[in-house]
Amino acid sequence: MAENAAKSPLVGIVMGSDSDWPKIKAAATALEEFGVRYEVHVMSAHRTPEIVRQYATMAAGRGLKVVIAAAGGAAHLAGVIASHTTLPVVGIPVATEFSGGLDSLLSVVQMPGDVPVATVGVGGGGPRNAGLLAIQILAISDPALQDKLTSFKHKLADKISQKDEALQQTLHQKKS
Ligand code: RP5
Repeated sequence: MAENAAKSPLVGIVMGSDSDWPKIKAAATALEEFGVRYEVHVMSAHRTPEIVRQYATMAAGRGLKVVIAAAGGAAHLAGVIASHTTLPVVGIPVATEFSGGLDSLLSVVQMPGDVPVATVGVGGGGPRNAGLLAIQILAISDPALQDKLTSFKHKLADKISQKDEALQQTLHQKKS
């Protein structure tokens, strides 16, 4: 896993608890796939508010370009980070036992005006999309990364075309 967890990370992944990691590590996997350097930390808006403030305040100066923040329940981590930095913040609402994580989703997505958090879905492709969104943000000023994204899109399209072809064959065989 942590092969791109380098000393000069471009993306910071933070989460409210280590219990979040298994649910959100697809974000890091996406960054790995694209060779993007990242770091991962546990910090909590409620349990370690001062550490969160310091991390967010220093993030840009340390060379980070995007922060991905994951939390569950009363999930204020992404919002608090966003309040202390001008970097783009991607929020991952972590699934909980309460309505599948509706509490997390609303806590992350319902930011007041002027303090945006780009919120991805709860579970499913959400955490992976957080990683991909961070990559897309970085790619705006990185042509090599942009090329990788273009090739990624082509492969996606090929995959779906193959699935469609396989389905058509199955349907055709049933008819004959
Ligand atoms: C949140 O509380 C964390 O992000 C986590 O999703 C949830 C539960 O944390 P633990 O009690 O497992 O540490 O702050």
